[in-house]
Amino acid sequence: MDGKNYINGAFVNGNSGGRFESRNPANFDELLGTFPLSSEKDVNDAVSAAQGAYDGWRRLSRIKRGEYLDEFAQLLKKDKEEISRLVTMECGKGIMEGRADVTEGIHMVQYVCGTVRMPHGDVIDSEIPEKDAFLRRKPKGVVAAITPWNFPFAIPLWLLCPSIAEGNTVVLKPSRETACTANKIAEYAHKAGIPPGVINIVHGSCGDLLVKHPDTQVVLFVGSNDVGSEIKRVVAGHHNKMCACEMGGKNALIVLDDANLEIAVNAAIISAYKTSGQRCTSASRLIVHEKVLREFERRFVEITKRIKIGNPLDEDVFMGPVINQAATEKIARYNELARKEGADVLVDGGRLTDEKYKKGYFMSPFVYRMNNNPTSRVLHEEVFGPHVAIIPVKNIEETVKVYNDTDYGLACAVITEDFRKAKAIRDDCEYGLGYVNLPTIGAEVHLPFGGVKKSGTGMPSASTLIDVITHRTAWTVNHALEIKMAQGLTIKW
Ligand code: UN1
Repeated sequence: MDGKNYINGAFVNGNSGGRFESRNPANFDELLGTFPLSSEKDVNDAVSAAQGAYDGWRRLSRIKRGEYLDEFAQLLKKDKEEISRLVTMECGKGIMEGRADVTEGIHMVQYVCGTVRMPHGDVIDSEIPEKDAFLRRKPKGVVAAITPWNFPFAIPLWLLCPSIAEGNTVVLKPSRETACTANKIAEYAHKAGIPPGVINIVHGSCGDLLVKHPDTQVVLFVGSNDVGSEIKRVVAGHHNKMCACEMGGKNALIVLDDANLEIAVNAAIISAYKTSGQRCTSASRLIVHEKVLREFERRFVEITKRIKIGNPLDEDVFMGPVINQAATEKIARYNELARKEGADVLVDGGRLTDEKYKKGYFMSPFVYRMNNNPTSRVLHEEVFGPHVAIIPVKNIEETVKVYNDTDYGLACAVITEDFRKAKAIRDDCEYGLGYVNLPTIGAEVHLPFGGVKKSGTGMPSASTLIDVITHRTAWTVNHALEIKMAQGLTIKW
């Protein structure tokens, strides 16, 4: 793909002349596309295109804006398989997951189309019978969206679709790793007739320019805590700029003493290894009651060793490569660190170097048992790879304590048949996404998505994103011929 920026309804070259590459992580000899390293001028052009389109766009009815999105969904659905293959080739996750990513993106477009005919405000009584009061939402203006590579299709649509349905316009800065998928989104938005300037895309390493640009009113970010924290610092220095950040996790799947082990093992495998452990919702901690520890471990390790790793386009491959060289090095460092911190290694994993793996960033799972320890780095830091700790616990109090002993609070799954114990987990653990007898992954677009603590501020997904990309206004109308104040104040001159 000869990649370009998408600004004001046109695919245009960058001004700097610099380019970067997107390659297939399962075969780094395969070049998928090159893209502009956008300059400050490119970012300014994109923001002014979004600003220019804003007035016309916000004045359309929500229903009309929804019709554009409906057309967008229809076109995407027709080419779902082709887009899924591109997603898989670009970010390395198995083709089933590539399809799920595209499905999740389309679900978001459909969800948002549904919302445009739903009530989006409130009628509120005034203390004065002659007054009517309304809560009405208004768009904020230009939204900057900065998105990661692990859901290169769904996450941009999580952020774009509600934003534009509410009347905002957007500049998207996708991950450099998955620039081709981002441009596919632009192609389809263009075909759907979404007016010029409503969606713009700039590529490269220019997210900071968007964040500090005086004319972006909202910053939406999904990615690492380091970057998100920096975004929050910059945004805090601007009055009138909002941000919502979703920034990873150190999630856990909890297996209680009465758990159905069939469900527990299956949920653990899915939580730990889908997307090769590279989801913000992946579980890198399995907190297991000592009563079922041996049996759980035996089954989990046995399946882990059978996991098929390989070309993610093969239907029967469960785990593709990780995203890049830096990821392989980071994961290997944490595997090493686990040993140093006293891990009991159950499955020794690392970079795969056989002939069939040597052109890609393939890592096999690393599994260990380790008691919780407040100073351990491997039990507290996000690894983002197939790196899994099994942590034994004795009772529900200890389970809650261990679960909460991280700076993150995104996804929490508990496997139990006991509704009282499930309630204890529900009430006392710190998370944004809670699951019973399910994995830690598998969020749905119409539910709130986001976490607490270091995992995020705001909820950058559909059903709660609306609070970030709109502001609520109180609109009060007087039908009397005199002014009566709610606090009983009447003034006669
Ligand atoms: C992410 O990794 O940033 O819950 C989001 C899930 C996904 C979302 C992951 N749909 O599995």
